[in-house]
Amino acid sequence: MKATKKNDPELYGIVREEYVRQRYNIEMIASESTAPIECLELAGCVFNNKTTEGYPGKRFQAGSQIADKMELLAMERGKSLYGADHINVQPYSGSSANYGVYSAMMRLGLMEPGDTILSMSLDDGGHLTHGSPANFMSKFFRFEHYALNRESEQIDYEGLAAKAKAVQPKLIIAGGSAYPQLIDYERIGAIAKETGAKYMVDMAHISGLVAAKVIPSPVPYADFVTSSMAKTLCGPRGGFVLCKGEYAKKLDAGVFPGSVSSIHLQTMAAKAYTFRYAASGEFHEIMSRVVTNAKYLAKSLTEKGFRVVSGGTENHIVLLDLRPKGISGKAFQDALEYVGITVNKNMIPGDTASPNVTSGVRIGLTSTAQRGFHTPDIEVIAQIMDKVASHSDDQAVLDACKQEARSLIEKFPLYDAAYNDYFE
Ligand code: DSN
Repeated sequence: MKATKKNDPELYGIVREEYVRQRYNIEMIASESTAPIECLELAGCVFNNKTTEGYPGKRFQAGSQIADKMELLAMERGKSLYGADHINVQPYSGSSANYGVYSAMMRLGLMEPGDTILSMSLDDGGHLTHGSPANFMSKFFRFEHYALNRESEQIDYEGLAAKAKAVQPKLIIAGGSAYPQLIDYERIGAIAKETGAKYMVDMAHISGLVAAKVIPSPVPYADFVTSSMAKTLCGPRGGFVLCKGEYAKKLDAGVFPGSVSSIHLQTMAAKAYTFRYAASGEFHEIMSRVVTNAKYLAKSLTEKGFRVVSGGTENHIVLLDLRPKGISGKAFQDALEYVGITVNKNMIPGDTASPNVTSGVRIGLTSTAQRGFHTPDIEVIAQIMDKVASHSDDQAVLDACKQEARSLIEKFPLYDAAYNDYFE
């Protein structure tokens, strides 16, 4: 950051402030992670200066031969990581990857505006791009939603099959942003086949856990698998789509020129690095610990009187129903932020509270595992959360918790000290 520090000290100061915030806060937003320093370097590298559209060997701009080499490397690494027939590494984000699939479905002649897509609703843990009325895609397609079983708070597969039969979707989507359980990909794939629908899995939240093989992969069952890069995959901002070989050409056309234009080559380079790192033993150990820590937190908070939605977790997410503690999601989020633990308020299944207040919070265990937290450290967090929930109006308790959280996080640097000069 030396040039920015010298030439734009005001902006440098803001970036530095964010670095310090991340360094001394316990980051538990489920869609976040800490990108390796290599990703930060690559995402700011000279590929930023190159405008390239199209695909390797078929570019619209001259001077793209080195970009070709890099894109092919990213593709090879991504395909091998997930055992997929084909990958497209051009989407700008997970949302853009989803739009790429909708666009490819139209190029395949399999879906037209006005057709039906069946997905999990945002309130049950889905995603904005899966048909939330607030997302513009809902103006082009008719989104229908399958529900969770209200008791188990897990996908009601029989209900899903019945709904698919009733609404005859062209596309069925699995995956979401606040679903702590495993998904039976094979079963939903069978329902899609019976209905004559194509099948897309949005694995954005869990793509790191899938890459490390600590949870099952949707790749063998789905026609299309989309993801972002910066959640459990711990990479740069950006997205990708995997698909069966038979859809490769149309998927590529659906992404470019269907839904993106100039490639973010610098981010693509960071994607290539991420796919390589995600195949390493070190990454596997971290992802295993993400799940161990999440299960531990769910159990410890349950013992302390919290209600964990769906009774526990199988991935990196713990979704808490705070009603037994008599505090709203917003109030708990704000009190935790004061003490130095960052989580987000979240709707819980069947929530009757306003989306700005909510009855729950969503907690993610990725960043803490990356920084070296083991279960004894997670127990300290659980104890702080318990004290904060019970004494959110007691300034002395909050201040003591703040001190405790700070002492904990000080033991776990954000980046290896060897790279400190990067932030100077
Ligand atoms: N949906 C947002 C989240 O899960 O936090 C990010 O895509």
